[in-house]
Amino acid sequence: MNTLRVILGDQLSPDVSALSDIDRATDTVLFMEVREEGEYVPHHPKKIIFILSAMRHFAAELREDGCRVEYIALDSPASAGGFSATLAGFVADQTFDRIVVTEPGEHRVAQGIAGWESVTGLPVEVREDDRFFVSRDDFAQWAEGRKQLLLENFYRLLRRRTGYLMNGRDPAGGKWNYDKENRKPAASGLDFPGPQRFAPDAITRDVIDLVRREFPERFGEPEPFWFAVTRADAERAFAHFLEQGLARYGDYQDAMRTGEPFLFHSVISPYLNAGLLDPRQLCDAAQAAYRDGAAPINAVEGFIRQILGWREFVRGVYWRFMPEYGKRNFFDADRPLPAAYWGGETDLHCLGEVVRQTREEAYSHHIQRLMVTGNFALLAGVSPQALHEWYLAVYADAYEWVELPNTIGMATFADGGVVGTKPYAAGGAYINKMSDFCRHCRYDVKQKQGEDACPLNYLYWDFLLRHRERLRDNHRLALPMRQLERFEDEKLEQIRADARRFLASLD
Ligand code: DLZ
Repeated sequence: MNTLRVILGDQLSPDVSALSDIDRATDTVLFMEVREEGEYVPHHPKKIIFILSAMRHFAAELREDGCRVEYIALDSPASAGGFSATLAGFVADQTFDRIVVTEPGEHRVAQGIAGWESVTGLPVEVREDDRFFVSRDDFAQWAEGRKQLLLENFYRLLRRRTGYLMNGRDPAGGKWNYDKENRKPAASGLDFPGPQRFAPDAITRDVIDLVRREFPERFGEPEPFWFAVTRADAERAFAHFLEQGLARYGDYQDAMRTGEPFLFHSVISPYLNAGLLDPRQLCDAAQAAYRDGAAPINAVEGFIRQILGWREFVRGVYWRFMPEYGKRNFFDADRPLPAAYWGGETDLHCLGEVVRQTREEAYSHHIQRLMVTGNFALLAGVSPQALHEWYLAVYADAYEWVELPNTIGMATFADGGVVGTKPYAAGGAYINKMSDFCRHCRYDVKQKQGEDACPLNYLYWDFLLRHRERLRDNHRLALPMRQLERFEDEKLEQIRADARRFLASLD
């Protein structure tokens, strides 16, 4: 059987299901660089460079391994806009018997693949993506009939099922979750290792030129480009984190500092989500570090929770509720994304700093995303769909399956409580506790009202006020809601006036 095996840009794993039974004598592996994937949202140049260069390196590895590989480059006439048209053009003068592909990570692409039989005239086999701990069906079964999908229940089930950090039936260290021990602010004087950096080789340099040419004037710096683009280098980057970062990752997971985008974070999410690293390999190595005494339980549990718990959970949510999930907007928020997200001026140092880091690195860590860019958008009433497109565009690790539930669910509560049990709304005090941002800000985080007060302080109360009815029954917000009820009318009017003035300045 003469099989065409299609590999997408986030399927760069030798053991991806589309390659599992490859016959090197007869089969062909196809990679397609297509403009549509770079344009459906305005991806950060570093993200595009990373994906295209990693695709080219993986294609070269497969060739070295004896596979027949066809590679359609972005600037070749065969690259016809999107995956479907490019594929149809490619198979037109060939004699394949069938097409095999692994299910994609985005609903949009899955819809396109559903039309491949009719555009190519060939049978298409779509295989499960088994690079996850939990299949889509398995998650749907777990979710069936549950009123609320609680991460903690799902996570414990997977700990038991996989045996990670288990001593028999009990969690290692005696607790399932060390989240409360992941919240130390990072004092000055700490020595942050930062991620391992790699100099671009000739392939990557070609891709940098291509992306500069084909996608000019995008938000984001293409260089210096230092991401790993091969499995071997991604493994080196992870080994560097195990040695230098993991032990302190737990304590400082939620900390933020001016000029320090990475702290003790591993920065391996782009590699993991593109398929250069395997989640089991990462959890095995982190667990071994704990068992060997190289890293404490709060670090290793926190790391494994992100991969085994959160990552699998959001993927399950995505496929369970799409496509309707992407349209959810619990608060009917409709403000356009403020210009500050694209690098426009802002006096809010926290927001400016996270956007600056994002522009430089196509990366920021989860608390920067949740508590700075996410929280601000939530409080300001930004459209969750506009925020979603921004996150999907600017982060090198972002594919819709992982990014959308983080935005629509976790950051903005636009899903009405599927992913989280309450909106993660916070005033300036939380950011002040976890970072040095407020010290560099023109606003005063201690002031609650007036022109010099930190806008997050009054925006927080204005948000609760605006959505008082919708949030009335949320028990986790009972305390601030009771506080709000006790505010005098004059104070409420001041909050509304401050918020109106500030929000008008955004427009
Ligand atoms: C993000 C991206 C970009 C910018 N370009 C390509 C591409 O040219 N070819 C490709 O196969 N993949 C690309 N990707 C990643 C895809 O968007 C990703 O594989 C799908 O969204 C997964 O469903």
